[in-house]
Amino acid sequence: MARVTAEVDSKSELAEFSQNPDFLIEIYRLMYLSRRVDDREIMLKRQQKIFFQVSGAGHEALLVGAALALKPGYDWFYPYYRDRALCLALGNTPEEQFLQGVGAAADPSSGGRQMPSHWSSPLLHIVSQSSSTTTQCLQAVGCAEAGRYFARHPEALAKAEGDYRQFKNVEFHGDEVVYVSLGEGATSQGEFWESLNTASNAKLPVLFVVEDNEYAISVPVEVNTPGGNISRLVANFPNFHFAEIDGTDPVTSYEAFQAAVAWCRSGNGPALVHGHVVRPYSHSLSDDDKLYRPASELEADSLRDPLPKFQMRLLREGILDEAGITRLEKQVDEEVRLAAERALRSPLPEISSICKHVYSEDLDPTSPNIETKPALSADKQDRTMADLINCCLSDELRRDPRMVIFGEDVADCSREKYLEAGKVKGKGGVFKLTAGLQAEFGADRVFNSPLAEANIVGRAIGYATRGMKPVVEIQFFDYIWPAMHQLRNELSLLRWRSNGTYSSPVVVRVAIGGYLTGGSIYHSQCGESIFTHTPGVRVVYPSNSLDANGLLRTAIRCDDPVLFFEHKRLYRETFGRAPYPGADFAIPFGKAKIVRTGTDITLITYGAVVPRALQAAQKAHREQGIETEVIDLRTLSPYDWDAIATSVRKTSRVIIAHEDMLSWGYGAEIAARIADELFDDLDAPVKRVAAMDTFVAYQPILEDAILPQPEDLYRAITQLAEY
Ligand SMILES: Cc1ncc(C[n+]2csc(CCOP(=O)(O)OP(=O)(O)O)c2C)c(N)n1
Ligand SMILES: [Mg+2]
Repeated sequence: MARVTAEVDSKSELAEFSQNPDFLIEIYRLMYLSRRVDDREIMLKRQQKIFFQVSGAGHEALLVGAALALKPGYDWFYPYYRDRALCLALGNTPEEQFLQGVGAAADPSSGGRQMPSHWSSPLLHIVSQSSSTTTQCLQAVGCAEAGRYFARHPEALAKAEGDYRQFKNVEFHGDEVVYVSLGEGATSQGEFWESLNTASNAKLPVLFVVEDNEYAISVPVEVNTPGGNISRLVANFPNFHFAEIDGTDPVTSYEAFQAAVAWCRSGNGPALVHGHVVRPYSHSLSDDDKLYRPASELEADSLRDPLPKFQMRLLREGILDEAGITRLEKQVDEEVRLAAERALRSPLPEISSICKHVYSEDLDPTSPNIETKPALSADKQDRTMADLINCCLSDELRRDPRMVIFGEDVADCSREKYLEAGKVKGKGGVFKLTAGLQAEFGADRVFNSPLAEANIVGRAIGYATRGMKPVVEIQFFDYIWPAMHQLRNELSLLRWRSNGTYSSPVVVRVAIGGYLTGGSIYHSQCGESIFTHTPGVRVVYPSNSLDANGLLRTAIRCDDPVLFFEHKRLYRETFGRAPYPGADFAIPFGKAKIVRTGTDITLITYGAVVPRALQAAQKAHREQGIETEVIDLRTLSPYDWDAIATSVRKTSRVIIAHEDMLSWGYGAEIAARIADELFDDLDAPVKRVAAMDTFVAYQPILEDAILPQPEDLYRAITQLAEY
């Protein structure tokens, strides 16, 4: 049956439409279909034909109401795992849903990579979901911001050859709405509140739906929500339309959503619909609710089950008689049975496909074609790393209208009138890396975020999903952790988990590292190996101005997410300055630089240890005649194994040095691979030089002792030479 929707302009039209018998029958059909798909999945799980089941039972009325008030393939959707009925009503088929349970190759959500009920459909604009409750909220906000950006900057829609834009089809509508839903339990997560903050502040067309079934697995609502009612807690956010409704009644729900959607569509701001629903089945098939809910409570809930309630209404009002109900249900039962049978016969994914879509299949940032030479210009002045990063950001903002920059303090001045009146010069980052960019490119493109790191990365993912290029800043590596969930479970994973149908090629610039004399624990940390241990994200760590410029350009044009580590100590160092290399200078990822050639020892390093390694190598040459080859890896994931292997085969002695702690550090992996693949070429054990296994202290004599110094490297070189 064709999807029933209403383009209703007035309340009376809406009231009339929502009592239309065909409409009511279609609502019942969708609700019943959703329940029957759940029931069939439960049976298949019990027969061990599928491997997981979580149902949408009890939430059907609310979600059918929501779907019918929205436009699939026009609006955008970030649904929760309970949203089976929403997805069916948007146009997902039962077979597509069963393919998820089977984990079939043809599963359109993930190709067998995700559990069932993790919805995704590029056609319908359903964005791939993770299992992490609440990460979807900030992404939905970013998605809405991108829509608004495209409306204001139509020049950004144009495709361009030679960078990520070549592979991104941008679609937007000036009045689109972004739907995002979550359970009442998930509203306890900080990211929910961070998303309300930005949606409210920026008056974004985000429709939040809280599906309140009063339980988060076994934890009742009063434990999660002070006072037991989320509507009361959120009521003071400005610019919102709020509705608290009986989500077991589809018509009430539909009408509430029509009003909420209208509010969002006309640009008034976000809306939040809080629907009270029930959970007639346990949390999932792995849960037994009788362990924590008495029979009396379950019985009371069953009286509110939307399905029998709505069936009663159809019968009572004579919209369908018993025979009509039976006919409709039989049709649906048969449709569901056949869909499940087809899904069970569907071929399974190939083992050989496992690594597909970890990274972009379209654009390879390691390609030697990326490499260009610095362009000669009249300006021969040597520039710092800070200068050349700023130049690259500025050049790329000019070149790519889809690029935006945001983060803490990155704007010149959020109160633009001060800038315009020339009253202030502007800040442009705590390290001034983004100085002057808001002034030149405007506050739509360079702006401050709230002080919330998950907000920065989560929104950036939403932007990038829509085909934009957010280049965001984490002010200090030490404060990257609030964004960790978004980085690890979302940013790096979106492409793989959606089987290549969604991606988020964001650049996250992060100021990292110590040697600051007084930086102390919370301004000096490293920790890059945590991210090189995360598939899906590229990790870059330059040691000098020119590399920073060329690698940042590759990062920005890249189709993969990139973590771009900028060492604070190197920002304005005399070491490694270079003249401006032009607006197209780029360096491919995965290509190390031999910064000193030698025949006796290979010293592999990166970042701020590069100048220290060179110092040590020069001393070893001067005092002992030892020739050390120093390799600057420049990118840590991918890394240049060929350069390492070639050098180790030549020298047969190798040191891996880094500023981060020794144990479980980046060097451990390189050392293990050398031991494994180059054992026959070695004349000595593989040696590592790194920080002590502790944090970085404030007092400079402690900091010096904790972090690897040129003396430590010199000692390692001379010891290894004697071996
Ligand atoms: C960040 C995170 N923590 C824990 C879990 C495990 N978990 C899955 S569902 C769930 C309860 C969610 O409750 P609620 O948000 O009320 O949704 P409901 O299941 O009731 O629809 C928990 C704790 C998770 N998926 N993600
Ligand atoms: Mg719940």
